[in-house]
Amino acid sequence: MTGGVNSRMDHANIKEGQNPLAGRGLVDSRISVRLLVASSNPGKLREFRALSASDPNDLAINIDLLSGFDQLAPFDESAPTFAENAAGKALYYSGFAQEPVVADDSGLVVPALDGAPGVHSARYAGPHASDAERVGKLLRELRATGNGDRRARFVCVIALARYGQAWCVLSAVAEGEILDEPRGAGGFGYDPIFYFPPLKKTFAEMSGEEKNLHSHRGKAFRKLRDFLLSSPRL
Ligand code: ITT
Repeated sequence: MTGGVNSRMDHANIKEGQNPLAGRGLVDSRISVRLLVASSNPGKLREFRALSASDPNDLAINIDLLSGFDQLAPFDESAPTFAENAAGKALYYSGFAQEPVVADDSGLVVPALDGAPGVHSARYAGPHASDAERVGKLLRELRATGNGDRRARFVCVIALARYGQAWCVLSAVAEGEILDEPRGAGGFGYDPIFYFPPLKKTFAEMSGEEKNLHSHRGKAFRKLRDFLLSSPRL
């Protein structure tokens, strides 16, 4: 969905010399773009902020939470795919903002559970459940299958929209395995049971930098950065 949408990039949001770091002489030649994240999940926001701060390229992405997000009627995320939910969220919330809005729909796909929790990852153990309750339910369900297949995949779809028009929808995955018990105190959500074989750690045992390097969200974010960098307006 990236083709043909670059022309919608509005130069008003991409300002040379307006990067807050520029005054410190750190990134004076960089071009900045401000993106508003529409999310109720502090873990996602924290990761987007870290990802944008560590960007080594010529583009400085400044991340802020969409102002007044908590007061808006929530978007109904009932579509069967991550892409539809991410695009729907970005389009809906872009109606409340003057600047480009980023939405992330993500979750954990477990083949032995027929893809659950999948798009229902946030509400898997009920609307008000804690991360620990979601993790507990997943471990119980997986044990109950008696299936030795522990494969799991984190999926992240990021959508960018402005004034009700979609600019891009980008996705990425991280492949791993579900452990029998949680390990680690970092990250959020299902991170303590998601083991990443190349680093021999769960996502919750990794540093923020390590998770962002290997995670579904980190990879999707770098695609977003590449999309922005390829804009003829930049
Ligand atoms: P918003 O829709 O407001 O952004 P949300 O938490 O409801 O927040 P989703 O509908 O995309 O977001 O659900 C994603 C769920 O998947 C999230 O609540 C976690 O339980 C899980 N999840 C996604 N990314 C994760 C990650 O990096 N680590 C651990 N769990 C993750």
